[in-house]
Amino acid sequence: MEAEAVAKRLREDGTEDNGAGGVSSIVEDGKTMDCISTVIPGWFSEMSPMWPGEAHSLKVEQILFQGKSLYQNVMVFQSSTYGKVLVLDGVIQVTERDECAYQEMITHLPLCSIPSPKKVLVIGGGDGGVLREVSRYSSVEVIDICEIDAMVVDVSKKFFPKLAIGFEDPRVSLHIGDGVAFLKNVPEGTYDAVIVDSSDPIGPAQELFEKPFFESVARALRPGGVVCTQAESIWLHMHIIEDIVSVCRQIFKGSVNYAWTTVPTYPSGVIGFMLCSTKGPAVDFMHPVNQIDENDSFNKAKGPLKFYNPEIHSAAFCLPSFAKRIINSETG
Ligand code: SPD
Repeated sequence: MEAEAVAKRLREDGTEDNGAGGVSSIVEDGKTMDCISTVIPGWFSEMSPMWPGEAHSLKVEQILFQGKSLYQNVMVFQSSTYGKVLVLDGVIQVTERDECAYQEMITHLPLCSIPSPKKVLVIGGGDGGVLREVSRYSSVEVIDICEIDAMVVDVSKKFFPKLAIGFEDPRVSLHIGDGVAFLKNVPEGTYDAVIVDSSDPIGPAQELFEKPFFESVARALRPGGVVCTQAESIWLHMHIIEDIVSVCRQIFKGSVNYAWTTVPTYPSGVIGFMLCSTKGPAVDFMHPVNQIDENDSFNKAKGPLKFYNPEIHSAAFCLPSFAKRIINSETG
């Protein structure tokens, strides 16, 4: 979806595009460090046409890295309250303090829903956090990751070693390239699970929210295989979610469910996941079939889970009434 289309969609929702154009700013001594104007000096404020009229801010201790890759602006700063923060094109991707809520949920919701996952593909996820979580499964034999931006991997290895440790698992093969193209070359029925850890549908991740991509994912999965994709916020993006649910219901002939979690530094403080399975052995996403052995020697995370547990797994599928009405109306 084009940036302008996203903004238009949001305007149709009764809100207004603030004209910020998807940029965010750090203001120091009255001078902007990274694009636009004014919020609070010494603070990072996250603005985007995807969440018009609001901007969550974090106090900046120090900017640690600023670069421009082939695809996007990449920045790392030390915040006062959330540790180091990774920002792509002005949008927060990871903070050291709350990354566990996102990485654990996007990984364990799908992988705990099928018995003995063996072959896993991660699209995006160049910070390594999802790999770290996949490494907890001793049943897994192959972990492929396709990340478009090598700079994200390099920056994570330098500034986020607790996430990038995921790359040290010998089962991991890193492919730098376009996830859409990668999937087209995958033999049919290869993977038990695909995890799409993308940024928002403005910029390099745009195609990962479109129907042809979901068709390729379905083709790459074995019968009864599962996909979990980043699926935005019920508070901000119900129209986007509605579209994704509708596309997924056309393509995935097993289960199609929406789950969500809290991530304080993401816009609106929550983010969702689309979980689908292909036709084949039935998958009941709401009732996990695997327990994670936190002491497993395969486990690169080297520590207990911080967020995920079987109770929060099932609870993640309970939706507020306004979202339930819209998402369930897509079930037909
Ligand atoms: N609005 C930001 C959503 C970012 C989701 N992807 C984060 C990548 C963490 N591995």
